[in-house]
Amino acid sequence: MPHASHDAIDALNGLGWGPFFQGQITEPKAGQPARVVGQHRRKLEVQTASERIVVSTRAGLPPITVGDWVLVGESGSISRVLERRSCFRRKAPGAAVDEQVLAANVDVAFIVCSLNEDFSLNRIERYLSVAHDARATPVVVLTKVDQCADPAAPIREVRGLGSDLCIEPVNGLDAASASVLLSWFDAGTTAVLLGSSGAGKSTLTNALMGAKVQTTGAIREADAKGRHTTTRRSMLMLPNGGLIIDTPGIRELQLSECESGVAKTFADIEQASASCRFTDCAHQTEPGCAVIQQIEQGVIEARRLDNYRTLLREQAVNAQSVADRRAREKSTSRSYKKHQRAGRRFKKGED
Ligand SMILES: Nc1nc2c(ncn2[C@@H]2O[C@H](COP(=O)(O)OP(=O)(O)O)[C@@H](O)[C@H]2O)c(=O)[nH]1
Ligand SMILES: [Mg+2]
Ligand SMILES: [Zn+2]
Repeated sequence: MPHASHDAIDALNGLGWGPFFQGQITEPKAGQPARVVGQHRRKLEVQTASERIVVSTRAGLPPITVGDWVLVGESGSISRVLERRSCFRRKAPGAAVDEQVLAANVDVAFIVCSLNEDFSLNRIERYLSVAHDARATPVVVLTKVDQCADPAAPIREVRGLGSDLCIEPVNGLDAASASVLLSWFDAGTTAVLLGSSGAGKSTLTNALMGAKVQTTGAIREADAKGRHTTTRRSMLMLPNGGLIIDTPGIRELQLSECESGVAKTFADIEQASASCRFTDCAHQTEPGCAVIQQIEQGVIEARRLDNYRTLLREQAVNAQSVADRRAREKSTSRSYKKHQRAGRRFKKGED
C-alpha cells in the first residue's frame, strides 16, 4: 500500500500487520488490507485500518479463518487472501476426513486447563503440539486455582513438561489474578485461547476485556450442543491493544499433520533417542535404548513416552487419511475431465 498514510499503517500494525504481509503486496491497487475478526456461515467480519465491515466469501478463494489477512476491493468484496505466517490446525471434528484451521497468524497460545479433576498433562501436551506446530509461544494457563487445595503439586508437574515452559496459575473470576496474562500482549500481539469446554476461556476473555463480552458457563455449553449457529469464532481487541481469539466448542482436539509440533513438545525424548543404538529404535525393548534408560533413571516419565507415541501415531494416521482423500479427489476429477473431453470428441465426431 504505497499510498497509505502513517495513521493507516499504525492502525494496521495495531491489528498485527507487519513486513511479512506488507511484502506480499506488489500491486498498489490490489485492495485495502483487512484482518478477519469474525467468522459466520458465509459472511466474514473484517477490520480495516478505519472500519469494521461484513464481507461475503466467494467461490475460488482459499479457506479463510479468524486471524487471516485479506485484501478488500473497491466493491467491498475480498480480492485476495494473504499467505499466513502460521496457523492452528486440527483434524476436523467428527467423521470428516479433513483438516480444520482454528486460527491464523497467532503469536501466543494460551493453553487453558483447570486445576480441578479435569487437569490432564496428556491434554496439555496435545495442545502444546498444536501450538508449537503453529509457531506460537505457548503459555499454560492453569485456571480455577481458587478451587485447588494444593496448586503447587500440579504446577510442578506442568513444569516437568519443559524447563522453559511458561505457566500462569490464575483465578479467572478475579480480574486482578487474570490480569497477569496482559503482560503477554504488546499492541498488535495476537493470542488464542485453547482448551476444553468449561476450562474457563470465556471467563478469561471477559476478565481481560474488563467487560462481559463472551457468554460463560454451563448454560451456554448446553445451548451450544443443540444449536450449531451459536458457535462462532471471533477476535476481540483488548483495552491494552492486544488481540484475543476465543475458540468455543472444542470438544476434541485431534491432531492433523503435526509431526514437528510433537517433536518440539517432546524435545527431551527426541534428544535422548539420538543416542539409541538403532536409528529406527521404537524405544520398547531394544538393547541400547537411551530413552528407556532415561525412563529407568527417572529422567523421563513413562507416561510421557506413551503420550509421545500416541500423538505421533494419531497425527500420522490423520495426515495420511487426508492425503489419501485428496489424492482420491484429484484422480476422480482427472478421470471426470478425461471423460468429459472424450465425450466432447465423440460428439464432434458425430457431427
Ligand atoms: N472458581 C472458578 N471458576 C471458574 C474459573 N474460571 C472459570 N470458572 C467457571 O467455570 C465455568 C466455565 O467457564 P467458561 O469460561 O465458560 O469456560 P470455557 O468453556 O472454556 O469458555 C463457568 O461457570 C465459570 O464461572 C476460575 O478461575 N475459578
Ligand atoms: Mg467459552
Ligand atoms: Zn530407543
